[in-house]
Amino acid sequence: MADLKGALIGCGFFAINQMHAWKDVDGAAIVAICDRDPERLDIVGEQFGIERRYTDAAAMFADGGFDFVDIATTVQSHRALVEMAASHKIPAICQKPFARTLVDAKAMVEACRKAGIPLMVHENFRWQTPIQAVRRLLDSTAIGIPFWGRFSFRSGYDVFSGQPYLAEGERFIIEDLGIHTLDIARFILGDVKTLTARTKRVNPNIKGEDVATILLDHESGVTSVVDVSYATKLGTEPFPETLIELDGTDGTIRLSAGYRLEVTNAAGTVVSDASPQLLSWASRPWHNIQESVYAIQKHWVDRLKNGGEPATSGVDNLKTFALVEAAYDSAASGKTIDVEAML
Ligand code: NAD
Ligand code: 89Y
Repeated sequence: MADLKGALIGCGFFAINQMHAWKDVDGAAIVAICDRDPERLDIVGEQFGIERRYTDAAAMFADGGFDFVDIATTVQSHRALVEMAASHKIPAICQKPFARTLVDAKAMVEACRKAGIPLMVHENFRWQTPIQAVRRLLDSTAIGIPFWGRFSFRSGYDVFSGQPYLAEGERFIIEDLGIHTLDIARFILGDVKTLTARTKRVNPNIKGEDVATILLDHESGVTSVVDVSYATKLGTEPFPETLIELDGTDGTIRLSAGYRLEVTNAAGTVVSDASPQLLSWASRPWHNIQESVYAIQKHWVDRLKNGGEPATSGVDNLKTFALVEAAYDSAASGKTIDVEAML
């Protein structure tokens, strides 16, 4: 089959990673780009040699000539752009956070369902090498049946210099970063019935919460804790590592800083290195995220060519997005939220 032609909307901070990854993914190439900021459009157009450039997404869709669109803008434009893709029957990838509200997210999924087009949320963290390694260990039944888990991301890394808008929103860490951690919790331990959350803002220079502690009751009966912080100053900065603890009936799994993966069971303790690759265009410490961008985009091309729903389809992501909304509701009300009732 000929290479799939893609168009990318939003040539900002993170899109550079997506553009690099598209160069590496076999079977697809970006043929057109769009950004309402002409300066960003030209920077990315020149860097990646893309001649078709648009400042207006509607004009790009009207000209057509591509098989899918990769939406890499910030959340405010996601609903309009996904619905535009649906109206042109163009399969779409949309960055996280998928939408501003669960109501919008459901409408976007419905628009794509009606148009009959595949929709994938760019929820890449579960594609990280260490996270996939934990999942494989669990599937191998090395620790029996899990009964407890912890998914932890605690950092003091300055994310605001690269992404200044993160300091400006009423919502910060759950919507921006915790969304990934919650998705990893679902990926590893399954869907969630109820959720309880507490949040705090420690950094006085930002508007939203930068610390959250979230208790999840999974449908399987497992309990887990998702704890995230951008106010945690450590001796060795672990950004952007998600640390995992899993206790099972026959043993334990620990993914700790430095991508150290330890499994303990009746046979003893085995330690391995679950480090991500440093791709040619990647740079530390972002290489873990960057490798997962390549992996999710490769998965999209595979699903477009061979059929099947992407792992982080719009439908799947509603269940992760509901956890984000439930966490804010719970933190505001102090109550435990029935997540299943939201879907
Ligand atoms: P950014 O502000 O640097 O870039 C967004 C770009 O989109 C800007 O250049 C802006 O001009 C353009 N844009 C906005 N609305 C547009 C529209 N309607 N039409 C055309 N262009 C438009 O933002 P960023 O930091 O690159 O983040 C983009 C998205 O990526 C966010 O949703 C963010 O949460 C997400 N992100 C994901 C990861 C990840 O690992 N998955 C990491 C970082 C950021
Ligand atoms: O925007 C965030 C994301 O998705 O991954 C890390 C990040 O760039 C900062 O929290």
